[in-house]
Amino acid sequence: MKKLLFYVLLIPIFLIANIGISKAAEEAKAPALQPVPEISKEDFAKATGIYFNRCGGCHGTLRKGATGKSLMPDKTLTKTVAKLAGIIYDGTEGGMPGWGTTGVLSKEESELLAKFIQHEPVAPPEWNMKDMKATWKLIVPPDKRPTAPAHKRNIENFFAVILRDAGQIGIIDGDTKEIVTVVNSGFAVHTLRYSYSGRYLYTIGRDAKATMVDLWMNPPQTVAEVKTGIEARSIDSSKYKGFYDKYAVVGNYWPPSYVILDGQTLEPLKIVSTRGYTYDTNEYHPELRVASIVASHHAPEWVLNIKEAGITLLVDYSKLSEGTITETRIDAERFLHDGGWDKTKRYFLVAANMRDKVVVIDTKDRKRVAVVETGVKPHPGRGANFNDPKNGPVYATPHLGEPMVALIGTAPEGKYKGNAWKVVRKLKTAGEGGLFIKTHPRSNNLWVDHTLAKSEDAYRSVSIFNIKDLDAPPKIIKLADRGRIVHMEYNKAGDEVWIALWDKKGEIIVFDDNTLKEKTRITDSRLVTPTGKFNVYNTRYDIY
Ligand code: DHE
Repeated sequence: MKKLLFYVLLIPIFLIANIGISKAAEEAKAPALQPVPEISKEDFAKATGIYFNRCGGCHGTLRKGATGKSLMPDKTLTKTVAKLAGIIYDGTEGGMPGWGTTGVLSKEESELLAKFIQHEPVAPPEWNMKDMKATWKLIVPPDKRPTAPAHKRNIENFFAVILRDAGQIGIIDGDTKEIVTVVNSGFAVHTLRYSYSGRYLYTIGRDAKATMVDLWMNPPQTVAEVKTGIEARSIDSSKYKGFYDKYAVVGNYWPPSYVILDGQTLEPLKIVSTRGYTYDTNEYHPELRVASIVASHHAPEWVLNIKEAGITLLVDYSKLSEGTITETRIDAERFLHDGGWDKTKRYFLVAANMRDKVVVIDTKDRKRVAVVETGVKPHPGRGANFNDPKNGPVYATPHLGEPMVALIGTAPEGKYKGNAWKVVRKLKTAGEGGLFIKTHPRSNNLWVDHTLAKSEDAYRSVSIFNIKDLDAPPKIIKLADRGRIVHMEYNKAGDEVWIALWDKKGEIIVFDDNTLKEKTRITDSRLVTPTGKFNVYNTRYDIY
């Protein structure tokens, strides 16, 4: 009995001792934290600006991590300023660009940023209806706009080109290749869409400034603008019958929300917060950002992808005028980014890039139908749809993390139903760092860029696959000896491909899609850092 008592008393002593040892071992394992470096007020403000412009998109405004890693001080203080500055300057194997080696940041700026991310993140201010209304400008009211196109140009073959660093949009006549006009937009303008009628162009800047251009005016002119938040990346319009050109919607990064605007005036009508809980761990997250948005053609709805939550929202706007918005919340996968329709426009395929997956949302039956593992960091842009001769209808996505395009079967009924939502083929491209892919229903070619590849040869070329012979390697064409090559777009006829040379002295390279020969280069001092380009007809009808 005495012996038993001895052992019973020994247990807690043993446990306490053990906890002490494991705690000490843990402490020994945990890397020592660096002291928080000093930064002057001015430098802190400067670093905040650089972080916003170059880093926040991937790492999050609150630095909790998304496409990029968490940059909270518990992580960053485990490294020295010199080590962090080196990573910022040189980039990483994981796909982060070398901001110094690509000529964007100096050594001093990389070091400043390194110190900045060792401080606690500061949340940007909120942005309420009052703030939005104060920035809303109705420059040309609807009754002062033309009642018919005031010029004879072919609007359906216009291309609106993003001039990123100029914060402008170039509007180019696709028939004559003339720059019709250049209009101001938001800071580091990110993307754009058209109203369903094709008359209005809606743009969104990184600073969440939305603008609206009337393509009927001669020359096209900005008719309204509004700042819907502090930071944003996506915009679209209402594309369902009865609601053409009625609403626009902006997906904000900060404050995490979407904002519904009047489609004729950009007057802000409704702000809906997206803050809340992640779909899987059900943890509260203060920065659930809106990534890609598409407008359904089959229902009065937008498909909005809430990045950090891993939730796809179907937002029904049909009763907005009665004060009702209906949200269907679909669990998808964490870190949703970009995506597009399958060719029937029933299924929306969206990349959860940090999970190496593409999620398939059925917008008719209103559910997730598949989560497809494709490869390292899929980045479809809006993707590409075509018929693989062997496997039937497919949706294609390039990858940031490997030189590969994955083809996913998209026909759950009929001859190819066994292929639905499976990777049926992988095509090897000339480089990793793939951002965009494009084809056209009238084309036999599939164009892929490798904009963020490490090798110069790769980021200055495109890979072109013959859709009729997908077993053959791609034709690789080097297009430049400076800058990077990014984003392809077809003309309305589907026989020309427009590609951007992304550089301070930018160019638009126009290819004959049949001969794969360069047709012309559009050069002009106003073409500063062109990135995305959007043909009115193809964008309006989601042809890709
Ligand atoms: Fe984009 C689309 C976000 C970096 C050019 N980009 C998108 C979309 C999102 C997004 C959510 C989808 C919009 C939609 O379909 O509704 N992009 C982000 C980022 O968060 C990220 C990774 C980092 C950042 O800080 O912005 C980022 N994007 C870039 C670039 O570096 C690019 C190449 C140049 C730039 O503007 O900085 C770039 N993104 C584009 C383009 C599109 C786009 C051209 C539209 C493609 C299309 O065909 O629809």
